[in-house]
Amino acid sequence: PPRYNFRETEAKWQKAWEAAATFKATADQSRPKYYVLEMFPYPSGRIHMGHVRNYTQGDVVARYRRAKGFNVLHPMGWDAFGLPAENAAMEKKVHPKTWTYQNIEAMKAQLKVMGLSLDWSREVATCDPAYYRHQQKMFLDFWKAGLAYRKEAWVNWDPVDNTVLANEQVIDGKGWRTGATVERRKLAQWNLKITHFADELLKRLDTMDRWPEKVRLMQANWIGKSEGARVFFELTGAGVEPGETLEIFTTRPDTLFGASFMAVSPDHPLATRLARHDPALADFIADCRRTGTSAAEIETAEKKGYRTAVSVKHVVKPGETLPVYVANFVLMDYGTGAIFGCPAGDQRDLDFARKYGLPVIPVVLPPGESPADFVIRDVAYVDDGTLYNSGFLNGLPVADAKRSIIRHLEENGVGKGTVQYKLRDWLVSRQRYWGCPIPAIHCESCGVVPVPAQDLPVTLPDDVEFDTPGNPLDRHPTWKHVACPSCGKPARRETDTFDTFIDSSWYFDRFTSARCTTAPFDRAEHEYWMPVDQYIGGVEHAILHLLYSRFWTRAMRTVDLADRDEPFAGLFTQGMVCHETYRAADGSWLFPDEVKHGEDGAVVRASDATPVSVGRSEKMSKSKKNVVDPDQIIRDYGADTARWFMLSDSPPERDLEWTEAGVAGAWRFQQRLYRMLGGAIAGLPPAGAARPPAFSDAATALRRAAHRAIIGVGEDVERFHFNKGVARLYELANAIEAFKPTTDADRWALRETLDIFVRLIGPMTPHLGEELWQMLGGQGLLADASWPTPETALLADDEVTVAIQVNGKLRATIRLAKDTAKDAAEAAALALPETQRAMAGKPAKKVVVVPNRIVNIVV
Ligand code: ANZ
Ligand code: ZN
Repeated sequence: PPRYNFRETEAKWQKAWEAAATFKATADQSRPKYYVLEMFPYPSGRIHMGHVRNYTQGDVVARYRRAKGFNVLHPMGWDAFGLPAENAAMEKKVHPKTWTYQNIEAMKAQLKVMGLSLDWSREVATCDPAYYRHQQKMFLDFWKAGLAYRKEAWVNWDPVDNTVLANEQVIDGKGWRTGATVERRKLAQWNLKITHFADELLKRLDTMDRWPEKVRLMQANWIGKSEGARVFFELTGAGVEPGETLEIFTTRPDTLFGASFMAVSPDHPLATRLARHDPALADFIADCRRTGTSAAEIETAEKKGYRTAVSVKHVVKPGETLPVYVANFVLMDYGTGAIFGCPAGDQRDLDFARKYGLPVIPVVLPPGESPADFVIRDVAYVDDGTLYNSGFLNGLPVADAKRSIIRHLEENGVGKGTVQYKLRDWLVSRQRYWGCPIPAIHCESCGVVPVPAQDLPVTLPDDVEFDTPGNPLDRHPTWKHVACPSCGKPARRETDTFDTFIDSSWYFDRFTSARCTTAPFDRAEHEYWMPVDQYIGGVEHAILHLLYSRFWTRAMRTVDLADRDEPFAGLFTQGMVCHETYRAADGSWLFPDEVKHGEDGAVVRASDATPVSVGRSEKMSKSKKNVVDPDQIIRDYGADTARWFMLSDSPPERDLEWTEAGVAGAWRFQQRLYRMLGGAIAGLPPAGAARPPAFSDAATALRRAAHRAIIGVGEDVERFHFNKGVARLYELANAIEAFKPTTDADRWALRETLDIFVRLIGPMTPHLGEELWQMLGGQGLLADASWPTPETALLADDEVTVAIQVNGKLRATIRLAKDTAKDAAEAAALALPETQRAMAGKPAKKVVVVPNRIVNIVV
């Protein structure tokens, strides 16, 4: 039998799609649109299996929706700014731009051989000034609208690379690249006011039912809404002004009677001021600054405090005072940067109190406990209960006590109920070269001035050196020197560039009209295509990218660039691609193709047959060499095999275990389909031949399997149950193979089933699909063919054979769903060609339907 030559065939159909511009999308108001998007790649140099899995899933959805009659937009681009390009410049002495564009070319070629139904005419690279000029303009709009601002803040500073690091880039207090101990520096940095939308970003999550629950939960936690109170305590002691207060934030104002100390952040203005006359405090603060600023780091560090010379007056216990500490676990950028400590109700406060010998006053009595017996030892009590030792709150449950104390604080002018969010504004300045320049100019007389819109884009200079650490833009001899746009005096360009997460916050908007020169996008196109109907990507972006994009969408709405609230209507997060790891006897990692698997299950090194230890399957990573190169798989087996295996193995949200045996199985299936169709097609009636009036039971069974698969596979694709869809197609292939036609009706049924089968595999293995479609004599490209429409009667679980009589004489039988309604049975009977023939053009005088048995037509 002829072998399926995937190499020639795949290239052939890719060319055919390209020649016909099959996947070029055009807005068309008369058709429903469907926007499918996979998270665009960083052009690191090569496509990896994670990409292959991600894009295969998106492609199945895109092709399926096309077949269902949607006007599909399925674009691709490059998240092209970022640090690796600068590292390459330092290590390999190649310009970041050259490196990036070379990688884009290489990866684009790799994506092309995957046979993805992409509209390449909309390709964007975020490092292209034609893209980022709009980003700069939007930033200026946001700035004007108060959504962007510059502010001094404490940041992580890498003293070797001379740059700010994001919290995620500080590991155990050290810079992730240099290993240098990170310092905390106060720097003026640009921020985007994401907190302005905190409540809206949180509330909308409830309605986003096409997002995974876990992602919505992660975002909700990140936004972190806390209801509580602010309380103003009057300060006393040396160095405080009369009437000066310390404002704190608490979520447990009900525990106020259990307070035994106050604590402020080392960065709190009160701490700074007191340190001026207290060298030991100054030392303590400097010591605190040596650890990172992230909440996680502060959480894990040992709790330390410094007793200052000042105290506060208790707000609900007249005559009592509480000592004020500077404590390393209080963050400056949450709440007010100051707390009251209630050791009985909070574990950190309890640890702190034990360490510094402070009183522990229990105020919440757990249900069923008696005040005489209940004691707090090493564990704080944080749950609900009844208030005691708490004056007018005594006897109240926690929720009521909160309301009561807040009313009391408000009436006495010493506090108020508030809502607090964990979410911080988005710090977007980076001291990097390979990023989008921030369009601002610093003038000695005018301050920070926006770059006038007509001067955009502010582009990067090409002549930069990476021989010394730090920001090449800052060192450039001329780039930063400009005239102030407002007074004309010599001024200095902002030399920071944007966090690359900005670039990815609106690329999907850009795809709606990627060549628009006058605006970020054409508004009508945007209105038609947005939101993205189905977004697919890794769960690692659950917070950052997905939250930033939701913010950017709202910011654009604020400055009247678009009307949308949410960018992504549907989200799917796919699992990782994993592989076992291999280690040689000397402990070095081995690539999967450097080992040999024996019959007995033993694994040895291919080169010298020495034993190899096999580690568990984990995410493919270069460091452990458990990677399989997509190029090689596509070269050896073809893109369809890679796609089929990716879809078949596990539910798409779970991790996928890449195995050689699995790939080989997928490959054999492709070959089998090709042989099967090639063998079956001869002698079958042509496409569109008249449907026979009746079918044998075997033919009916085959037809039922096929028609049910139409619904089943369609639902599987819509629900992201690709592996189930694949299993269904295996079953249908088995049914086809087992079917031996003997009559013309059988042959018609087989042909119909083959036709359905090919349309159903089209989205998954598009090249083989086209080839088989052509063998079947299908019209045009399979990529343009519609998803088949099932015959309802074949879908019903229980079917019956109904006799059709004309004037009492049996003319045909028909398979109908059990308990089909009388009028439906009558209509089906009248539609049969045999019935029509027997009626000879005369109208029916009367139709008698005996449900599930007979339809008798009297003419
Ligand atoms: C007194 C108290 C008593 C508290 C008690 C808790 C339990 P969430 O839920 O995360 O919002 N806190 C407030 N500001 C802080 C800051 N800048 N740095 C560190 N901790 C801070 O937590 C709010 C609680 O965390 C607040 O409620 C405060 O401690 C602390 F039995 O106030 B609580
Ligand atoms: Zn000026």
